[in-house]
Amino acid sequence: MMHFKIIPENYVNKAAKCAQIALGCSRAAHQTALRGSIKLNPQIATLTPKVRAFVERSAALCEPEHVHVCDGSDAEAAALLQLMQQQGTVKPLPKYDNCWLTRTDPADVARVESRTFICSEHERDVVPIARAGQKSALGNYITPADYDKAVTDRFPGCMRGRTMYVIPFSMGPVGSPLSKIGVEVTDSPYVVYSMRVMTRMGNKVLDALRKDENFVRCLHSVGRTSNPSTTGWPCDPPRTIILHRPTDNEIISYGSGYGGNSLLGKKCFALRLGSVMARREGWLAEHMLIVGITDPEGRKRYIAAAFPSACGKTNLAMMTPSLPGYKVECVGDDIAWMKFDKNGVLRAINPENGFFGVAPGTSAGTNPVAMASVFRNTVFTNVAETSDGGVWWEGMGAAPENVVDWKGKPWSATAGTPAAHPNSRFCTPANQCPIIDDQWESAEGVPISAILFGGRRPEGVPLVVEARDWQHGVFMGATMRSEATAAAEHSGKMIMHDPFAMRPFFGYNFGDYLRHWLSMAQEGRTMPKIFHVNWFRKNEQGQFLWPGFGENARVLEWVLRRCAGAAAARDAPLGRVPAARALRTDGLAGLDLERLLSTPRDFWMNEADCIEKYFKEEVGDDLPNEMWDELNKLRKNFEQA
Ligand code: OXD
Ligand code: MN
Repeated sequence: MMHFKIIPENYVNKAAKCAQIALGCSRAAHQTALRGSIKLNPQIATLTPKVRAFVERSAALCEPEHVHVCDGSDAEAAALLQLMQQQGTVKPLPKYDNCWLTRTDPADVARVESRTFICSEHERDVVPIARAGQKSALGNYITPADYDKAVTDRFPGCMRGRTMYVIPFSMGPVGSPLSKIGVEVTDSPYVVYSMRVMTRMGNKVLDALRKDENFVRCLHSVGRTSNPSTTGWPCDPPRTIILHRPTDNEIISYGSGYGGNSLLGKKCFALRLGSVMARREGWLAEHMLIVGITDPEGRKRYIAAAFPSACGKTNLAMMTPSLPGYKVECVGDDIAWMKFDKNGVLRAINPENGFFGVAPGTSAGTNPVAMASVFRNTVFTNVAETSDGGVWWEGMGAAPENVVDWKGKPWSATAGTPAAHPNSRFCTPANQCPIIDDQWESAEGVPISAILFGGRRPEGVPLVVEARDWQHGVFMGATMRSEATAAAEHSGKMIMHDPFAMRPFFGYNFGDYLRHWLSMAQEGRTMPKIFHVNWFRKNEQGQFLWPGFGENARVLEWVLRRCAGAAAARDAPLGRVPAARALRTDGLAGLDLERLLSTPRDFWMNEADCIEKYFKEEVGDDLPNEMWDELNKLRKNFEQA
């Protein structure tokens, strides 16, 4: 086994531990805090001064036993796996090649939106004025004083007896002008291993930092609980907190080892801080997949699509199109960073390096490409285990004999509880995807022709509708709603507002976010067309009206022909829908297309009332007038229809 290089335990001045909480404090201040105490380790000495200062301050605060700077090597990954096996955090899945199973504490299974906060001097920077001093559905504000207190209450000494890992990582291909760098310190080997899959990390990033010292500081600890978990998964659910301070490029997360709570490059950096950076620098950081679609004539175009968590983004990103001659290639399944280039073309990169996909529902039928991707070099979290050393989850196919559920207990189909947790995940390198796009790591990004918004809407919302213009498209994004899913702590099947699929991920005031989107439409730019799609409409018997999955290619085909000015559309009160026979439905028996494209008046008048209430209650005076104009148009169109 490779030995981690360590910094000796006594290199920090323990007496100084509580003195410096703000990780962004001045170099002079932290030197005072550490005076006379640092035994320089050669590894630390190679860090750039800013990274080194951050590492030293974090160590002074958290008091780890060792500090290890990750190089990203295979040997390091192997050592982490060995350590996690010893600690009981992962076990091998001998049925596959280098695959591992993790079971988390049952109290640490999803993102915790209610404990996720954004800090700024002024509340209105973070949440719209309508919710000042109250709970907002569009983000949680925390004052600088409460932020500091949350850190002081939790972090001092929280890594005692553990190793603090330093993960230098890049969101986006190292060196791309669209990429950004972060440094996460964490006491979780699971986080290190997962960050190695989900981001580009290690020495190449340290090299890049030598050219440009700017990075996002990410501090993570699984925390210490007074009630030690029996599952071997350290966490501190009652005190979990996820903090962001965009003005300082800082993320601090305590108490959870799970997904978006702990892999800080993903939601915290790429979306929450990313959206703030994007506004400042004139680009877009969005909760969107990116796919390339090649038609039978060989024309290739890219689409970006925003759907709320667990609404099939990974399935669409890896779709096997049912239409002959079409090819879909995947650039990313969750996040898009997009910027107009000097020629006015919107270019997108996937800032991630892997897929952290929801496992249940993934099968050879629904997503054969994912199934071909995930059985190598993958960490599975909270799925069920089979007796032959494999995995199983609901929706994968018939349940095998002798299944052990996600809590490690024998399970049978009559158990009445799911074998895999509904938010169980695979964490897989993106380059293993057999249809990964050859441009997926392009430094300049891929050109985006169309943007889709969508959600799970069992009623009233048509299969596809095209926005009349950019402003109308922004309204479509702003008024997205969807059934709640298991990706966060919500329960039940309620229809929630989830504008731009970003509700849990806005880094700043949603009203300003809308203004930023509106400001994208500029002279000399080729604006992508915007569409709203809904694969999830049901009939009275609760059956889906649209087959979905590979058949969604038919909708994409119409979308792309619209972009090329080639497909027919008719005006409907909501926007433009496919004209008769414009959507290819050949070979789809029993399809009620009329119903799928219908926009029932009563439903939409009620929807307009819900939107108005939401805008008033959640956004108030921060809502751009353009959105009220669009709501008025929507009502007028239905009144006149
Ligand atoms: C995710 C999510 O994990 O959106 O991607 O919850
Ligand atoms: Mn997501």
